[in-house]
Amino acid sequence: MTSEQLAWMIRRHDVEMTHISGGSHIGAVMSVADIMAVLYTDVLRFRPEQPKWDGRDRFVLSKGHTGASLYICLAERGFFPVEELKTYYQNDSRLSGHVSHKVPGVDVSTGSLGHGVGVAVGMAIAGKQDRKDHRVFAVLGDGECNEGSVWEAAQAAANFALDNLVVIVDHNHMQSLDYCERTLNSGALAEKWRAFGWNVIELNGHDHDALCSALKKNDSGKPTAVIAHTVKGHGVSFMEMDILWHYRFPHTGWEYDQAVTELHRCKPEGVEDPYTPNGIAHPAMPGAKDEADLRSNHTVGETFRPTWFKLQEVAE
Ligand SMILES: Cc1ncc(C[n+]2csc(CCOP(=O)(O)OP(=O)(O)O)c2C)c(N)n1
Ligand SMILES: [Mg+2]
Repeated sequence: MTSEQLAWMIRRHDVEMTHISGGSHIGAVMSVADIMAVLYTDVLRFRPEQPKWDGRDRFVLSKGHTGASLYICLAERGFFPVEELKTYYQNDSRLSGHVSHKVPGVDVSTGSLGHGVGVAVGMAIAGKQDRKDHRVFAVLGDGECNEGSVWEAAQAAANFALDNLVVIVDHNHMQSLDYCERTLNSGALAEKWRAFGWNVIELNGHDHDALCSALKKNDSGKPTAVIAHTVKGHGVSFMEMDILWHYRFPHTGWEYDQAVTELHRCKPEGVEDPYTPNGIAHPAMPGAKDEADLRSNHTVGETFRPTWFKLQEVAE
């Protein structure tokens, strides 16, 4: 499976899983989908048939509210049956909304933001002490960078020269209820991580080639922070940069139909949609009630668009 195929599967499964369960965080999964796909196809070392294999790279999904993205990667890579994804967020399922270490392939439960980097630093120190050659990766949100514990851990990582550690910040400029810059502005994240003594790489977080080369090796002698510029909701036009889709799930009718239809328009070769193999023949059109419903749920003013948000420039 290529990273492009896995990224598409993450988005398609997530529409279905949030739709069935009424669960949240679809926008944050769409944002991190390409990062997760590249990690689970081209970067991480693992053995699905032996989840606790000692030589595996360690992975911490610190923005644990996007557990669906991790479960999808693990299922698609063979850690457990893909069919089980349908139980996501349901009573008695092990696929809880936030990441659970009871799922094969998951090392750390997460969801309370701000703890993942500290845990990853501990794993990286242990790896060095035991003279192991595996690496440790942690993915965190930009809103999560408001947590002071992130910076305490960052300081420790630089102090111990943990060049076996990579942090990827999903920099989508939004958190749960508003833009990060209007909630608690962390300033320029790249400069901040650099000032803490890290090797910093800034890139477009939807560019698989850029992610792949940034994540593959590190000759700097320092821990690496990848500041990945992303779009929350990326892949479904009406979810992009709209804070509504942090919590809302695709409802039956045009929301679900439109999301699936848009995904089918960019389906990579060789991918089978497990739910609607031929797309949706007659997608429901949005009605006046749908529009009113969505508008009344908005918490962010339509006019605010951050001027510094220029993905194109980062790509160049
Ligand atoms: C310690 C803590 N406080 C608050 C929350 C509630 N919460 C869940 S997601 C979220 C927003 C996180 O924003 P960000 O880190 O930017 O992630 P994104 O959803 O944008 O990927 C918040 C505040 C939490 N999970 N943990
Ligand atoms: Mg964010």
